[in-house]
Amino acid sequence: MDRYVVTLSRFILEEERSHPTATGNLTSILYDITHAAKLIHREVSKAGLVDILGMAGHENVHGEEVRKLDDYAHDVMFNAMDHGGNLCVMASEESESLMPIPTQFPTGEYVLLYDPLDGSSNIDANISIGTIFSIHTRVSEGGPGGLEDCLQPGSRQVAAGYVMYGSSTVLVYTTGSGVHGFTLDPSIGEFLLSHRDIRIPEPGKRIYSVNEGNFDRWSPNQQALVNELRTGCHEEPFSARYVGSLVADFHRTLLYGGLFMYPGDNKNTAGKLRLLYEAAPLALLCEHAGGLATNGREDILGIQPESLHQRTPLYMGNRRWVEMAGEYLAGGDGT
Ligand code: AHM
Ligand code: MG
Repeated sequence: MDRYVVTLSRFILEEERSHPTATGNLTSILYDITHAAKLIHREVSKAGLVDILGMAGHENVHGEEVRKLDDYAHDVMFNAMDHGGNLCVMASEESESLMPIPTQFPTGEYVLLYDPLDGSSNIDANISIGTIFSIHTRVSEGGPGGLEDCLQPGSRQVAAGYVMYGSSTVLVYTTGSGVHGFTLDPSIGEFLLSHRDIRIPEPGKRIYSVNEGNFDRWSPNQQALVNELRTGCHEEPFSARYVGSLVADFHRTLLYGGLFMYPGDNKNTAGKLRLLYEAAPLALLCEHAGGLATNGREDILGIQPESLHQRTPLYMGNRRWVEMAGEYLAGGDGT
């Protein structure tokens, strides 16, 4: 192997060694997530070849149709993570209630929350989709974990990341010391370090990313913000880019800069995205890459969750643009 190539396994191990008190349990969890990501990658990449597309025939807890790949990814993650003895409980966007560790396996000190296949409505069009994960340390004392272990503010995450199944499959994660990206080399089945210490570029590209089809349902302040982005923002107008797949929109924002928004509106006051499975993990990555993530008023990482499937408006990207959005939403004009 090329001596300059750093595999994800080696990188995780070296990160662990740089923390003398590390037990190796978090390392094991990250390895297991990597394994699950490769299995999901394999199914996603052959989605057009096998008869796996189409609806699974039931709705998830959010009242949305579930696709077979969502089910597959949900199960793969659970089965990859349930027996390592490092987790005390899991929660998934695709499961209404908490997912206990099966009683035949030991429990550990960590909690895993995940969105197994975000953006799955894009599968049929070969648009990038992703798996998002969030890891906390338990707050309960021993034995099976409970709701209190899952309902922790994002600031308490010990690690978070995503896997994007796109033109290549990329895994991006942080354990608090930088945000690092790895690209899967399918010929050897290894994630290789491709983006060390990602920082959102400053000033970065002037891109705004939002589903503008919802414009008429937005508050006047949200409408004013988007009008300003389109027409000048005191300087040049922004370009619009919206994939409609959160991981892809976030990945672009991380690498190029800009402002991603999923606002609340008069139909869904908290917007669409989930605090625990989507907003909090991406907010941790965003902030460790030098950006900011808010619900329009307060930092996503400071929000105390009240329920597993709680939704939140989400604004993230370059600090300057997220702060400007907050000023518009508060009725100002960003000056
Ligand atoms: P999902 O979790 O059901 O896949 O939905 C989340 C997705 C995100 O990936 C994306 O940011 C958003 O829905 C797009 O929503 P919309 O189509 O309303 O713009
Ligand atoms: Mg999702």
